[in-house]
Amino acid sequence: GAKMAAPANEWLSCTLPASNPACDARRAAMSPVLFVSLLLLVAPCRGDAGYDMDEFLKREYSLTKPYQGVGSSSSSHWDLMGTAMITPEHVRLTPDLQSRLGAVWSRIPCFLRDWEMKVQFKIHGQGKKNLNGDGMALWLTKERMQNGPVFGNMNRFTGLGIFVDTYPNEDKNERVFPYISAMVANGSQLYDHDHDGRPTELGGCTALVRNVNHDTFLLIRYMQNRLTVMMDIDGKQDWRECLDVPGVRLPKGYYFGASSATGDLSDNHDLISLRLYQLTVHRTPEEEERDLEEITLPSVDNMPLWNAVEKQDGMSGVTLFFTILFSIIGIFVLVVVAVVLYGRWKEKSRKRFY
Ligand SMILES: [Ca+2]
Repeated sequence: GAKMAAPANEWLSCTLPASNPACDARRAAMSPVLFVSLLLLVAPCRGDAGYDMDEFLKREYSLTKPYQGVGSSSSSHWDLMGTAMITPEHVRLTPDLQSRLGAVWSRIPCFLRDWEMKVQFKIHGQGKKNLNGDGMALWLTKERMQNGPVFGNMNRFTGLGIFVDTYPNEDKNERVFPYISAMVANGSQLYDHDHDGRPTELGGCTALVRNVNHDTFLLIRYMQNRLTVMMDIDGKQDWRECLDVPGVRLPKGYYFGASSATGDLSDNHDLISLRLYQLTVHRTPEEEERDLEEITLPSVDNMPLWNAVEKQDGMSGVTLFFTILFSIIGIFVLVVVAVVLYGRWKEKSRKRFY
């Protein structure tokens, strides 16, 4: 009834501000069944503060002050890598110095179906605008603790990457940096650093997060195979949508992480907190059944780019076999021709000699 509608609205406002048109549209699109289920399932989150979701906070996947034991204790849920350093105020992934690489990785694989991660971070440095770099990334991947060129993490990763790219490598003016984008890969797609990941991005937006005086937040939500990234970066406690992609299929058992790298240009990349919330969603029996089908590789529905990128990536076994075979035949023919020509030439010169 009318009384029961209150907690659900409060819950929705926990994560989606009422003034957000995307939020209104989604709320309107929600089926009555789902709506009623939400009422029952999320009632504990009721609270005066619009953002009270502590009941659903998963401490084992969260990283918060004072970062007790991170990088030193065997009981910590997180590992540090590279230049990442703990201070009382933040986890500094890289300092404002050239050629640094730092990361923090969860030790526990995530088996939650629906979740959202609230990230507080700070990117700041001495460099003037567009003379700073390279940015930071948030991960949910099969691999962990790997070095590489994708904001400090390996390339050809398996899973999800959200990038806060602070340097425009591609010299185009159509895009204002820092720019947030998302990529899902199954281990064969390459993040194209020279083009700021354009060929593989699922969506993105400009986010002026560098050298600002207020707190900056990202919200990554994965709910019913829908990936949504929102940001609160203007110091107004207001979430703005950055990207929203349906049909994102991520296997379970992957690791959360955050990484950052500097090159010729640098910045301080500070992670202040990662808060991981479990989302409770009602599913119909059919949806439950579909969800039980084991996904082994990440994928995105209706993404023609997906196949194109994969095909571009190396030759198939058959193509490779014939390429090698014809190369060998070609070289053999050339050698035979050369031997025959040499023999004739020698014979001629001998005849001339005598
Ligand atoms: Ca870049």
